[in-house]
Amino acid sequence: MEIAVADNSRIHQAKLRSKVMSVDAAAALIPSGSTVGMSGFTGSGYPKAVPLALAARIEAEHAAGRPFGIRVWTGASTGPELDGALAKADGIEFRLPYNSDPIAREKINRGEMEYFDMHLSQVAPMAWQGFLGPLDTALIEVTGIREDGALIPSSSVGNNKTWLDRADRIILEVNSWQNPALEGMHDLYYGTALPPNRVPIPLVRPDDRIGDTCFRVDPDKIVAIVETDSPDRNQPFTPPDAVARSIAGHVIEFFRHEVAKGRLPASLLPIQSGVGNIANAVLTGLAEGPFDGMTAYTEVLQDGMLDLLRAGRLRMASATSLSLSPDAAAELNAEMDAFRDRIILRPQEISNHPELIRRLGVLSMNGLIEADIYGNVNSTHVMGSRIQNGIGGSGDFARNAYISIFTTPSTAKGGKISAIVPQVSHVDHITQDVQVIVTEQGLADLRGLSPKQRAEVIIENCAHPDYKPTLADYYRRARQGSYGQQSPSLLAEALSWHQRYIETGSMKP
Ligand code: 0RQ
Repeated sequence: MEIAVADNSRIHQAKLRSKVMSVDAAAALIPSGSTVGMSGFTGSGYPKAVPLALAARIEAEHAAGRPFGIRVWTGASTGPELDGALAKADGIEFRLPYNSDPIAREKINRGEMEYFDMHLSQVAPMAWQGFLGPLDTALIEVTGIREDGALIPSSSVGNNKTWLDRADRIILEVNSWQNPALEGMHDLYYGTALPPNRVPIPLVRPDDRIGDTCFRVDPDKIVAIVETDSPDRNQPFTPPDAVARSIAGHVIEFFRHEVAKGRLPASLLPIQSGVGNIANAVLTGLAEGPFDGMTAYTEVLQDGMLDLLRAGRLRMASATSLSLSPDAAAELNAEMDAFRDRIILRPQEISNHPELIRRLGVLSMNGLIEADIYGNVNSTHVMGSRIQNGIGGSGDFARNAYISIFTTPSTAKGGKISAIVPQVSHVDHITQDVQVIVTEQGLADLRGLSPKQRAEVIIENCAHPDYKPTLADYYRRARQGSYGQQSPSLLAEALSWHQRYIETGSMKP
């Protein structure tokens, strides 16, 4: 089973070299019914070989009429070799905490896969609390293994520390595509504990380093090591279109205004930016000025952040994952030495920790699916029942941010859907956690406003002209016919917009 390793192997500890085996042999160590904690966060640092081999094995088992399924825990989304392959093989019985793979999404929405969509900061604590059940195997991608047996993390940290500590056994993928210069970029805090022994986390600035650069593991738990050489697989971003540029412009104008009013320092406060093209467009806009000396305390570091670092606008960025397009990943790989001291990758329980987000005063910016006229936000469910991705870190940041901003185009699906609706079909962020909503139409600053005041500003500033009169009419009638007048609502009508879309393919009356 054991196979020889090359002289240039990244496995520098002699004892562990004896655990190198073929990918099929490693996949055979994962039995049906087991729970596997895998590395991976937004398309980076996920295992790329063993899940593929496991998917092939599962397909063979199914073809022979034998059931086979596993429970998959990760950091966040992964890549086609993991979620895509295992979902296609019908091999995932249960999945947490975040998914953006289209095949897995379809299985979930058909009711064929159980999915527990969680706040990303809560995964590791809940695993330690024992709330999620036992963890059989940790399957983790690393950049290398040092002579002292310490594991050099890969391009994301996610929940790897917790999986390595909690799992009964460990399978490692040592990926030589990852840049060895990643060593030293990570900050792995080992000071978390369960109540009543929990203590304050000693991080007071985004650039504080409070932990180790490598994972420490019990070598006896390592049952297999597979050597790989495969790239992280992330989609390229589309260049910002007029809508994205307009949203970015409103956000930057808002920051400028807050600085002028003395409510934000000239270098802003640490920024958090969600996933997607609009988030990336805002970052691109920030690169054009006028803020200097910025910092980021975020979970994903995407292309736009790298541009900000390169332009010198961003002094440093703290995240849990590099989520870069193939071109940006190649650029970072070429310049890793220059960036290593300005990027810190932390476990997601730290990058997304409510205590730290509140202490640092993070400016959070996340996308949404729909918002209602009172400022409640749905980030996850299309028409109230079909999952898109998951709440991810948006709840960790929105509730605890200094200012919580949500951005969206004012319509979806070619104008057939209004992103501003009378009532959201699913709630992820309650109105109290939403301070600013931005569409290409404009920005609604909801701070200090009552529900009725919010409704007026959101309809006026954010709704698309195709839907504004209908929303205004709904609100006017709710002001008359509602049971109460704190948050006026015509209950039977409020969700009829979604029903109309389901029945006719358009929200337009
Ligand atoms: O679907 O691709 O089939 O056309 O949703 O929408 O406009 O491309 O926007 O990529 O910014 O994603 C909320 C999903 C927005 C994302 C969400 C459809 C739309 C398209 C994507 P198609 P866009 P974005 C940190 C923070 C939760 C997690 C989070 C998200 C697809 O931001 O997952 O914030 N957020 N994490 O057509 C029907 C609507 C719709 C709609 C959009 N109103 N009705 N479909 N879509 N609005 C990162 C992590 O936590 C890891």
